[in-house]
Amino acid sequence: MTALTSLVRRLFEGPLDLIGDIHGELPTLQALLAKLGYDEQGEHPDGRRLVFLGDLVDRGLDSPGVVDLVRRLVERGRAQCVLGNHELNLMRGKSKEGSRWFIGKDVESDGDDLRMRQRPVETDAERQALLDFFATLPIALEREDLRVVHACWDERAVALVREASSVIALFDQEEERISREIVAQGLEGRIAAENAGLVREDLDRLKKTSEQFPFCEAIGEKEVLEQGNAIRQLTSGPQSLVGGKPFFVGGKWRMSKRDRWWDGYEGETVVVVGHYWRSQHTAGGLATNPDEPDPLAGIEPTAKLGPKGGVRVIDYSVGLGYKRRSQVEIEPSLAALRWPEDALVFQALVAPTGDSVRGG
Ligand SMILES: [Mn+2]
Repeated sequence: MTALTSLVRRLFEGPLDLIGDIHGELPTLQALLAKLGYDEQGEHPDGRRLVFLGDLVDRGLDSPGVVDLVRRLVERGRAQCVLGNHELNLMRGKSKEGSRWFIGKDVESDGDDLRMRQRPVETDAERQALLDFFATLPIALEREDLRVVHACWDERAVALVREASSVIALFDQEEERISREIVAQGLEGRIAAENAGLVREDLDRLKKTSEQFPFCEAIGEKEVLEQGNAIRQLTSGPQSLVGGKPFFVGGKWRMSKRDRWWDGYEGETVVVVGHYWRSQHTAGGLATNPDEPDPLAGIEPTAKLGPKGGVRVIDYSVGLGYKRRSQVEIEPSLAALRWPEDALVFQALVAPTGDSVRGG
């Protein structure tokens, strides 16, 4: 059931504004909230309330500021928030693109913009306060007409998460189950053989040294199984084997790609997710790597997804705003889905003022 401590909780009743991934873009969030009619305390004249879809942090310039704002609104009962994969990574002590502000050291894939300008956490107490807040967040929220999760609604995973109260405990339990499954399927021997073949050909999975990196099926099957961890699946979506050529992203060659899980969503209840970057102006998704298969390929900017149109993906790539000093041809924006109106409200990226950003 949706007990207070369950990781699946009851979504607010009444009119809502659901907001996708923010990634530290505080001025853009503030501008969107004002545009939607919220005051500084998160009060709305029509009694509307906010729902944040996770990925509050990383990449952008003021992750601590975004969390402070969201936490304040949650504590005042004006907002709810689910956990995203970026918060999950910080809870697990894993670095991710754009997490230098939190981990205090460079992340290999980060550009100079991030190293120089992100507002960092100042003290261990501040870092712990962020982790304490993340630990209070549910994985999913639900009511009769709406389901909210960061990346994917999957009944098997939701059923597991419904019975759990600790994200990390369930994550670890799922890792153990998957490790046993990898052994049971005899994947270890096949992976060792594939790795030996790569060594013979002088190929390194962590280096983009070859355009013709071979597809390694067993390594891919392991990736797919690992992504089936219920917590991972709900916060970053399922994966399936690439149909051929591997691609290089996040510092390694990948044998699996993100799935179009919404094509199999037959539920009657609308699901709202963020996570998958799309553009307000052009069809398809936005990937940092053009070689990466695009799960949103060919899909119009505001199209509803799935056979019954029951899935809303509302991440309009404000997380790409950190490339603001590079050549960015897309226009990152932050969107809100107004419910029950089922209408999108867009806020274009707002550049921060110099004052709001301390040196890193
Ligand atoms: Mn995400």
